[in-house]
Amino acid sequence: MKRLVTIQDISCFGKCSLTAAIPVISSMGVETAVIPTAVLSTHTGSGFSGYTFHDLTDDIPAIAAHWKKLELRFDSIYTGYIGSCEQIEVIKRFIEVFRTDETLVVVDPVMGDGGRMYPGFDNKFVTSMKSLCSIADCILPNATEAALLLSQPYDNNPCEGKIHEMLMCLTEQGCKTAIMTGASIDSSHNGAICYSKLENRFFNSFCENIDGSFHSTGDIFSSVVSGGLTLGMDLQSALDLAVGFTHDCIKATLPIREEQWYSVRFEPCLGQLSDACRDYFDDESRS
Ligand code: PXL
Repeated sequence: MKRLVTIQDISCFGKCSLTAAIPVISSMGVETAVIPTAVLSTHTGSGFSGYTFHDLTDDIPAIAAHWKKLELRFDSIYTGYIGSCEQIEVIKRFIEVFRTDETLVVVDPVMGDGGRMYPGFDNKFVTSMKSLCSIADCILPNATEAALLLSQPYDNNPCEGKIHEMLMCLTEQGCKTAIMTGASIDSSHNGAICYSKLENRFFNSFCENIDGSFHSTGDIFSSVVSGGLTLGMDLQSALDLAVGFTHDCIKATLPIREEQWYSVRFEPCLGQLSDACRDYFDDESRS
């Protein structure tokens, strides 16, 4: 069985970060270990105020040391929301220690959306995140995060050529594959555009656009891509699965949008996600 470790916060209420990544990746048939970077009462997105934040940076080296003693190995390491520059340094060290030639390292550089940084982040954090992205195999910024990583002004409607240029520049910073999430080439579609430096080619995956902004969809998308690549899917298949699943989750949310304003209703969609991965994990159990 493939084994992934995801490093991100646990927002106790709000269905993002770990409370989205664990059910999504587990349902794909990938064993999901975690290192929580912080415990928050809710996510920091608009709509919640007064959230608590308990930093867990000091626990990470102790967890890593114990795991090293146990000789644990991971097929992939996937990072999401990280609370501080210091924590990024600790996570880089974790990657250095646990990475082998076969390990896939996926970094979702969670920093903002809609042209704005999330509360608590600043330019120094962006510089730190750039250094984490430079050692990743695959990064998944949205348009806001891509602009931050490239020190460019945010463009809320970049054309395909500009997105291609941004993705190529991102890979020049060190990662092998850059995926822009929430990207489209026309207003009736939404999905992801990807550049693979190793193959020197672009990949697109789109579905019909649903108007509005849906919290947690970035975490869900990155979780599916991470799980899919860990299972051995090619890039196009992992992107198509992530775009389709995220779209299904948004569609499932629409009838109860007001009640689920803080996230998406991914729960009824997990069975289908599991079915879509069955060939990959069934193959494993036969081998
Ligand atoms: O969904 C990304 C995310 C993860 N974790 C926390 C957040 C956010 C986005 O707002 O606040 C704590």
